Amino acid sequence: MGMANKFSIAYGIAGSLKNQGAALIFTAQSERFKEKISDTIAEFSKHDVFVCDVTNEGEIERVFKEINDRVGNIDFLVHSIAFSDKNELRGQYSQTTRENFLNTLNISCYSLTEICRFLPIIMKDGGSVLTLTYYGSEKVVPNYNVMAVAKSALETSVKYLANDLGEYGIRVNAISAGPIKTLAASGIHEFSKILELERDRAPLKRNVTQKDIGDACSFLISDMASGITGQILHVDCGSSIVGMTI
Ligand code: NAD
Ligand code: IMJ
Repeated sequence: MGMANKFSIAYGIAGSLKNQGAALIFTAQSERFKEKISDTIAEFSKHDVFVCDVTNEGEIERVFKEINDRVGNIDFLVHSIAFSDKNELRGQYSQTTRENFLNTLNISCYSLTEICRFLPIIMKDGGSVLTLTYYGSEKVVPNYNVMAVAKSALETSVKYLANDLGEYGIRVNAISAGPIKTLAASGIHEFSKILELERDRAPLKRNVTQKDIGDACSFLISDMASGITGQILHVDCGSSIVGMTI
């Protein structure tokens, strides 16, 4: 869930999962997104794209029932969805409106909770769930603002959901990805500068790639990670371990 175009983190994840031999099904936010992404999805899947706007009441349950009827059981789910009003991803966090606070948390955090509630109906043999988060949830990153609060809530949700779904043999984890130039990074103030600073700070002295994230996702999704649940794995070229550079 959440592949918008070839720049999306979900595109890198789909590529890696395909390399590992996974069969994939995709959802798109709207008919418009579906049209734009259909040719790209054809690289990965013979199935129709299922439309699922996570803000629509009952849509997640409806889509899961549809997938269950038309395709059958699934073994994993990737949640690569976030949204906030662009105007509030700059300036001061204290200026966040109630409306955008609720909408941001609804799309970027609550959606995973609702997904996990209905998951046991299509993940009957157990499986795993993976979501994407960012370091701005842990330490202040300029302009990340309400998205940071949503990611903190998402990371805590991962732990509680992992505890809830353990009895169904379902694992829930997150990857905390370093910055990547995607649609969700477009228009972010001085994003190119952020990429440069991040590259210089990181022990590996480079930025993360879609492939880095995709391959880590394949690991966490697969039975190779059968004993791992409720974890936040940093895939950031080591940047988050650095306290100071001189
Ligand atoms: P992206 O814009 O390609 O993906 C975001 C997706 O969210 C889009 O496909 C969009 O359709 C979907 N979405 C938004 N509102 C939705 C709704 N109401 N219903 C259904 N889907 C909806 O950008 P991306 O960078 O690939 O983001 C994917 C995830 O990775 C997000 O959770 C983002 O916070 C996270 N992330 C991104 C970075 C980065 O630097 N790009 C770093 C760390 C984590
Ligand atoms: C986003 C805002 C501010 C700083 C940021 C980011 N940094 C990074 C991001 C430093 C890496 C990207 N990121 C981690 C996100 O989760 C982005 C979420 C996002 C981006 C947009 C832009 C377009 C829009 N709404 C958005 N909603 C969420 O209209």
